[in-house]
Amino acid sequence: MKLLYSLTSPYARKIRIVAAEKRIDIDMVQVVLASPDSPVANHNPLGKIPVLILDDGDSLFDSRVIAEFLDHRTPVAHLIPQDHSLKIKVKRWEALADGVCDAAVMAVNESRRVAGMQDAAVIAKQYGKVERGLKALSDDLGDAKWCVDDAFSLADIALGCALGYLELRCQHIDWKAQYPNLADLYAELMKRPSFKQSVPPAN
Ligand SMILES: N[C@@H](CCC(=O)N[C@@H](CS)C(=O)NCC(=O)O)C(=O)O
Repeated sequence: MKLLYSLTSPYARKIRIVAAEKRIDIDMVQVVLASPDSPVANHNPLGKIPVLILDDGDSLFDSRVIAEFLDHRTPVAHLIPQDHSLKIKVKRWEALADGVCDAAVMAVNESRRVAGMQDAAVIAKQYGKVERGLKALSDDLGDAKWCVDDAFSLADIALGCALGYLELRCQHIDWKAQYPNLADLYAELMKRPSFKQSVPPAN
């Protein structure tokens, strides 16, 4: 299996962490999305990463599908609970954390357009989603150690990747001071080799 990824994609980071936690060997193929030679569109019509290319040539996307596929592949360290209601809780956390990422990515991309082309209303709308999402994530976590059922899961991985993206690209949002419970969980996650080894480079 091969994973098409970039070092800064928070969604691809989720999959790199899932693979590391589950000790699944995957050939990691770094891609540059903007390059005309990028192979991504050949494997995902949407042109997005991550993409997992299976040994028979089929491909899987997006990150939520790949995460579930990998979790099911080995019985080691399940990241998605078997129990249906716990599984739905984990998937809800993942949807909210990914949604915070989606909004932050859109706001960052809009802010990078040349002066005069940026739409301040779009940026404000997307950052509004990030702010509301962060508050909901913090409220949902409360004083628990992990997001769901006192156990490390895909919910924590998705949350950690969203927070890591904000730390990289949205430093004006001081979520660590605003939400100490998220900061504590993030610090705990950053002790894990899977998180440490996938920290996005600051460029
Ligand atoms: N929902 C998708 C989001 C993937 C995504 O947006 N990836 C970004 C990189 S961080 C991308 O490939 N963007 C290129 C594009 O949108 O054309 C997932 O979870 O995999």
